[in-house]
Amino acid sequence: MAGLLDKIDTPQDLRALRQDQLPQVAQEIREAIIDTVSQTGGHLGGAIGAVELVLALHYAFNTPEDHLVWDVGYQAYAHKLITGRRDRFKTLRQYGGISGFPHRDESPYDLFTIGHGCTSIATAFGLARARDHQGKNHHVVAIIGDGSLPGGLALEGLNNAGHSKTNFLIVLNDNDMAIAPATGALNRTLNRIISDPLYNRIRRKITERVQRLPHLGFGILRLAHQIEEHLKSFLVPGIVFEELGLRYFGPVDGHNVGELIKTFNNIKDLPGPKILHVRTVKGKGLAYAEKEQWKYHGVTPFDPGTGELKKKPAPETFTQRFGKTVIDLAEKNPAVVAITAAMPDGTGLVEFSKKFPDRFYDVGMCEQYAVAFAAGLSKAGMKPVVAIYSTFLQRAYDQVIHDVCIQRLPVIFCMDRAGLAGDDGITHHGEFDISYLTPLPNIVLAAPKDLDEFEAMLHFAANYTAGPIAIRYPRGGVLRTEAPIIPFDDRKNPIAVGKGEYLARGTDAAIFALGSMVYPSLEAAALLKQEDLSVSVLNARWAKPLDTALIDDAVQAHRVLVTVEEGTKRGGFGSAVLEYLESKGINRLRLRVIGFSDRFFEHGKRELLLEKQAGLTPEAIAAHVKSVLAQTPELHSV
Ligand SMILES: Cc1ncc(C[n+]2csc(CCOP(=O)(O)OP(=O)(O)O)c2C)c(N)n1
Repeated sequence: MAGLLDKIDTPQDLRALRQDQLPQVAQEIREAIIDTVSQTGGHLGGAIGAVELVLALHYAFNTPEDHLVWDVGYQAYAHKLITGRRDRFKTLRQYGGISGFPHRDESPYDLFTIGHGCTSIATAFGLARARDHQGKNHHVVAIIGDGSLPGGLALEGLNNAGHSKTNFLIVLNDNDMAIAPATGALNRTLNRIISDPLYNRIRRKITERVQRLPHLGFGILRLAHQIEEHLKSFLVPGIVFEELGLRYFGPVDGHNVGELIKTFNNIKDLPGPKILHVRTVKGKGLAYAEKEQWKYHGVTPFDPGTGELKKKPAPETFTQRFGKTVIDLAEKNPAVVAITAAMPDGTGLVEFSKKFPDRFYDVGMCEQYAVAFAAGLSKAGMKPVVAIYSTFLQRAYDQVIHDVCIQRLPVIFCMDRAGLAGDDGITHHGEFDISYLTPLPNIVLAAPKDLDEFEAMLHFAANYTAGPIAIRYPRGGVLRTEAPIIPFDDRKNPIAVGKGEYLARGTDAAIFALGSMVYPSLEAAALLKQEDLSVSVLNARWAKPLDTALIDDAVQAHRVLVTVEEGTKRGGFGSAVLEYLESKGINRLRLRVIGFSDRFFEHGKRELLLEKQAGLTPEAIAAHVKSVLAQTPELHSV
């Protein structure tokens, strides 16, 4: 059969097709997604589960004049394929290729660059209100998954939209899954609505009967609606959406494209805020992905025939060591509990959840709640370990300040993916945690150079009671460098707050490195040695408090100091070193702060981004040291 997808460059081309051709388009899109993701890796289950929904939305709505706003966004692969990015789809998530998420620089059909969840209702409702202010009349649709709906921001969106009279549609893409199975009371309510069609059946019957009554006067119609309202609340008291002021429709089969289009056309011009509950299957159309929805949520390249994931043997990751160590901590201390915001797998807590189901909390995509909840646990004497990626902890900033730091509560924050997160790209990099945490009084922030040091830091954190303690660690394992791993020696150099260490002593310059940048700095020193430059390397271990005695010593012994961190320079580790030196009136030193400049980074493998975009390789660090030394001719001729 000739390919229909090949002819679709824009949604207008899609709308030119007959409705009975759409299942074939859906089939071709599914094949294209599976074909690409099996080679590139990416978000499979959510994307193939939303194909019919994407088609129906673009068919029933006049995009791009009508606005579609996605939530999280990897569900929109099909949307990418029909909005002019078919030819580039094979570059998905590759360095220089298209993003795995909607991206405003890629297409006018992507209104926002997104990747964090729970945002679509609020941003789309802003678009809808702007439309009203401007006297326009296009449609605005927010699409949100059941895993994202329980997040505070999404609920705030419902609260505000439901309170209005604005024509606005929320499409709830309910597949009963977040990354892991969805959790919480809202999830239970949605399941009850789905499994209890009584309400829907009776409501439909009432509407049909009322419509069939001849010559209804306005008063009788209103009475009929009132009866309907009463019956509704009597039959399904938990219809939370209606109680919040949103007309609820559904649930409809999210894989019946004709049914979806009909429903959109029926409801889109009804005044006021509405929510359409669409039932989809994560992994739809691919038997193994439907069966193991958790496994095929986000995948490495895989064999499309068997579903077997192609995983290259990789060295142990920080996530894996975290998973093992937190079990160890819990075995030793019954007060230890672990909290994740819908990411048991990504944070390495799956084994913990099996071993200690009663001491494990998956609170859903609710980072703010996770932190405030941890505050309560801590206040009452538990030892909460909050495992949230650096990028997602941004959402809980006020809770970190207000509920934890001000209270001096010894909550342990474990921030995975600190630094460049890789293929997920611009919304997922952990660029800012050093800058957003170090200004906060009472908190301390550590960054391990390798796995053993990380484990020791976790043990240290478990016994630390003076206040909150955060540990930032990168995606993957230790960066591959020529520098050999230095065994961690607990007796020689135990972990202590604000204590760093010399790893190599030289005379020409000192590199003061934080966390993931320690080994690249050691290799930089080795490269410089080949050019007869003698360079010290200091492992900071702490971004806060700084090891001021170590800095004082380095200042005495060197005239050039270079700091290196995998984070933004503004307000970061190096800038704290500068502040310290300024406070001591030290100005005889030549300095260079190396880290991220004032920019966002796109997607690509972490190592590639560090090399091509961030300039954080051993060679680049060595070049910086040489250039600072070159500005210091009295010290050395380079
Ligand atoms: C604020 C935030 N926290 C965590 C994540 C990580 N995350 C990505 S997708 C996802 C679950 C999404 O579930 P749902 O919205 O139902 O989408 P589905 O994959 O089922 O289509 C989570 C927790 C995120 N993107 N944003």
